[in-house]
Amino acid sequence: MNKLDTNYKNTWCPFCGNFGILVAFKRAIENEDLNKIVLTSGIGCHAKIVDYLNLSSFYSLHGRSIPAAEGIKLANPELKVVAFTGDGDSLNEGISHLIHAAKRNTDITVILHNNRLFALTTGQFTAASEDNFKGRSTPMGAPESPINPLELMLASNATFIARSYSGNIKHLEETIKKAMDHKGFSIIEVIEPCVSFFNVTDFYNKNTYTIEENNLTEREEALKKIREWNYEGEGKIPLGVFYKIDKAPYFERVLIAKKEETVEEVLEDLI
Ligand SMILES: Cc1ncc(C[n+]2csc(CCOP(=O)(O)OP(=O)(O)O)c2C)c(N)n1
Ligand code: SF4
Repeated sequence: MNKLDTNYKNTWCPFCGNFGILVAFKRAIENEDLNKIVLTSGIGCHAKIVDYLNLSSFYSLHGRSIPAAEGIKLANPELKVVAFTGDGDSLNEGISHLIHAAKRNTDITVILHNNRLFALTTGQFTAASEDNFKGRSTPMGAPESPINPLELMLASNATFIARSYSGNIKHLEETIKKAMDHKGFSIIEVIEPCVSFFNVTDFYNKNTYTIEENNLTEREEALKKIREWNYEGEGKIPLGVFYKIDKAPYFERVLIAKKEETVEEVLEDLI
């Protein structure tokens, strides 16, 4: 048994994209101090990942993975905090938390399991579902177009923006390492098939490709790459880090604003 394994019974469907995310995450943190990592999750199939990792974690409410992670980081800036979230979780239910965490540049890593529907509740459409998505709650199709979460993150001033794929474990592992090393808000959109309700495994296998990670501070270039795939079920899907800039994270700015005080004094003021 791996030291990161737990005794929880895994209840994901066979071939669910979440397995790839679990394996990549375990590999990515192999050389980290495991006592310094804290995980948070929302509610959904994605959220079960914290049950399957023998690490400190906080299973939050639907849409509240990110504010929980922000609070943990603020209380103890020494920790590396990773927020697992789903597209329903943070592009519908908790979308304002996602936007404001990016805007604040809170030093957390967000891993967005984007299976493009509410999976645990058996396949209702989310803000990331394809146009005219037919599911349990919309049998005649939802007459709406999907939003591009990474475009939203660029507009919200996120300082690290990447996309990876649950079926490309090596790429995902490397991207998670980069995101966790980033000082400031980092987000990885992980596209993943929900084999039970939106099985796009073949499409993703055929159409994903990795980009050269050049000129990462150029906003316009990042936007071009981020917009290359329109989430409409066709076109090539770029994977990689699209954007990365250095900027003081939220907690450091709180300290700078309070200049002379120690971390303890600042925390005392905040609580
Ligand atoms: C406030 C609230 N609204 C709705 C629900 C019901 N609910 C539980 S899981 C879920 C779907 C989660 O979808 P997503 O976040 O995309 O995660 P996935 O299951 O796809 O991994 C919903 C709607 C809930 N638990 N709490
Ligand atoms: S319903 Fe979809 S997302 Fe949930 S475990 Fe099954 S395949 Fe995975």
